[in-house]
Amino acid sequence: MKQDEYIRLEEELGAHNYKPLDVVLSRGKGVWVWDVDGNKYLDCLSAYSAVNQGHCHPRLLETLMEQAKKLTLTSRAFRNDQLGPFYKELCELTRSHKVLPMNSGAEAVETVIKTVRKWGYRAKGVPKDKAEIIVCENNFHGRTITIVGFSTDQASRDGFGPFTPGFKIIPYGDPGALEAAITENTVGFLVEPIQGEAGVIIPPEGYLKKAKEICEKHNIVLILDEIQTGLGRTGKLLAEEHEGIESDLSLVGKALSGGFYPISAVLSNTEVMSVLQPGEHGSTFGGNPLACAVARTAIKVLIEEGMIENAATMGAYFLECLKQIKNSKIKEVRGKGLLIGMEFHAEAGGARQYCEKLKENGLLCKETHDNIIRFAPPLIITKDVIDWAVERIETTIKA
Ligand code: IF1
Repeated sequence: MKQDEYIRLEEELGAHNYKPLDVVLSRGKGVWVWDVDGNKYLDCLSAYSAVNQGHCHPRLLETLMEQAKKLTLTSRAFRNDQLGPFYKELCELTRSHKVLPMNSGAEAVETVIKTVRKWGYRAKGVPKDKAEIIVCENNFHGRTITIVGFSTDQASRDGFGPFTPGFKIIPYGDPGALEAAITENTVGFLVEPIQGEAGVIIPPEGYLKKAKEICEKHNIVLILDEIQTGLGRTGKLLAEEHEGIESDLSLVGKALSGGFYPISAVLSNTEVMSVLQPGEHGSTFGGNPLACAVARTAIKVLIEEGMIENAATMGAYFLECLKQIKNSKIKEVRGKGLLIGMEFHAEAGGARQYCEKLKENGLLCKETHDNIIRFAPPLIITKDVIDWAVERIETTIKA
């Protein structure tokens, strides 16, 4: 089939809930992907940070195949020999005490909302159905009704009500606003260490540290959504490490899969997670042996192959190179590790056109909001490839 035909099938038969670039990919290896006509591209999106380890990592492929031959799904009605070791390795690495495995990021967010509400009623003594969770403006935590209900993005929420009550929205990056929003019924503060979808918004230094202090003072659970920022993306295993803090609850997803098999997890201290009793939460696929085996290797590969350090050093280099590009259309370049945003002036005519042109020049990336491009290649990217990319980015924007 020709590329046009694949596109026509998608347009004709699929829901139009996306506007992808018209490139039909059929193969990937490391930082590179190929389309059905054999054209090669540098992947600067990494499936929204789900393929931090690079496409089709050989060790992950091996694990997937070996585990698939043995056992793939048991449900949680029975135990399996991958779940316990997965918990142990993830807990040791993230200094967590308890894990609750789910499948998607949105499910992990839903899980954490249920958990902190229950904790609020059982441990904190919040009156029935009065629990409040504080979230931030311009957040992105997923697509379920509850989650889009506390989004401030019109496209995400308009037309999908009625929504779940119990959420309060405050400005991002403002500890004073957090303190002011707290009531005796507040149970949790849910926040992204860096806002990805909002356009790689990095909060003022010390924000998370302050948030942690405020949460501690008021007996509120600090919940960090590290689904995008976690697992090496920002140059640390978890982005919380940049501020030297430990959240009460953290969410990971995306790269926990290595891009192979969906898995997400809520990481918790013992106190909060212990409120959940048998029958109160679960998932058919959550914690399945195939996902757990893949996730164990996905984590090992990140650590053993130095991907987190590489994200730090190559991220700093990439950021510096992009900052050096002299072009009046660029308003700002910002980032941490290999999560980088390039913001254009409103008059530049939108970031989408550059993504289209970059595709023609062999580089795949995605605009977020109208004026921002996010550059987030796999964490295995090398200096040579960054030099290659920067050259293309510079000439494409100039043209
Ligand atoms: C889409 C963005 C990325 C997330 C954070 C939870 C989830 C996500 C911080 C939910 C998901 C995705 C989903 C994807 C676009 C995307 C995204 F552009 F919206 F911001 F990654 F950059 N918390 N992010 O970023 O995880 O349920 O999808 O597994 O197309 O909606 P999920």
